[in-house]
Amino acid sequence: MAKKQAITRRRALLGLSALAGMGMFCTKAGGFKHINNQFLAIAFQQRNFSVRGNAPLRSRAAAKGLIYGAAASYSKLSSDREFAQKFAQECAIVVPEAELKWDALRPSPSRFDFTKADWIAKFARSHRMLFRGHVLVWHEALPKWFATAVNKQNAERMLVEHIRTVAGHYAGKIHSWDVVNEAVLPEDGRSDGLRNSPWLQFLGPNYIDLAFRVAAEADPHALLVYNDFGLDYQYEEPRRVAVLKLLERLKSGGSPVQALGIQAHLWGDKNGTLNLKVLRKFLRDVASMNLKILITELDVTDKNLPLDVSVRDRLVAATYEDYLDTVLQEPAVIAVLTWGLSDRYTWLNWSNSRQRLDRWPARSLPLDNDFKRKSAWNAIARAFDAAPKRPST
Ligand code: 9MR
Repeated sequence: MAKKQAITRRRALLGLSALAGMGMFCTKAGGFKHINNQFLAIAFQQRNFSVRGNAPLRSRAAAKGLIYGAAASYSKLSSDREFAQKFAQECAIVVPEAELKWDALRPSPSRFDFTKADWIAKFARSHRMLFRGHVLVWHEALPKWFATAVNKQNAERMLVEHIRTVAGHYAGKIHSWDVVNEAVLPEDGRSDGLRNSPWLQFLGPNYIDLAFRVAAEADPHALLVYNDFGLDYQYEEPRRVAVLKLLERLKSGGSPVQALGIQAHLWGDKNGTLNLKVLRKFLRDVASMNLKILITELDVTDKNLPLDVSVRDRLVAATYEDYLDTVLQEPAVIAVLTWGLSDRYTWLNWSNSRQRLDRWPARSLPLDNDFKRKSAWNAIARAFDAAPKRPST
């Protein structure tokens, strides 16, 4: 809060306005050169991000047959009453940001600790929210003991036991599971585009199919999702191609994958490289495999945007609106989750690669540091209001 007031004071002192902020774009060409001018013109001249009424995001989404929610952590939801109250007001679904990862659930190879994740599941129930699972199989967030305890000989048993125990624990109570996360990395040089993860090294590429089959057995009701990042910008074509290839392989082999999760960690300065036609086509291709699509971790990194709050907020908001306007045209998109709800608790403030170089806090999420709605909130609300209604299922 102090930092935000300081930003406001500083702006007043320097007499910065939104237009002065635009000047910064021109003079500091090196830093912001990839923000395209046409986009800037639209962001500044035409948009006021006004919305009708005060209805929360969850009901605006619901009016279109969509689900809106966010990621949150036990520590914040359980200790910050105001945050918890705003969260329940805006969100119809919650996904634990960390509490269902291996390192959080498994203090030792033989023990599972569901205390924190169960608390969030109960919070969801008591506020009539859906509960979403992230994540059963990932190469990150593995416990320290993993490196010495898991090997080629026991990896299959460990993977199957983990999925049976965790998906079994929440069976019937979970909206959707990220069964496998981030399995694609074309840079690793494999012809199938798969990441050379520990799971792949131990079990070969079929670990993905195995994970989906075990998850389907453990919880026949949850929607089973393959989740990945880097699917949004034009230059990410190799990642889109590899994900499509993976999904096609899974589907043709009878794997029970049911949806694609698109993380959508966007950048406020990259709208120029967002080719909306290409994105739209990708979504169509996914949907044509009879898969649903969830936007699972949406946020907008403001690392390379000017410090000026009103400029930054408009660019972040415009990024949300452009992206959602496009993806919500695709009827297979059933849910949108932001990766956090308030700037106060965004991972972007701790991320080595996405933190602002000037160390000012990020303004990347729908609510600001004091849980007030800001332009990003308006942009999401406007996109939901404008979205075509989903056919009822
Ligand atoms: O936001 C999460 C951060 O708090 C954790 O430290 C990190 C490692 O567990 O994971 C972050 O969430 C990631 C998500 O699980 C998968 N997609 C990328 C997210 C941001 O890094």
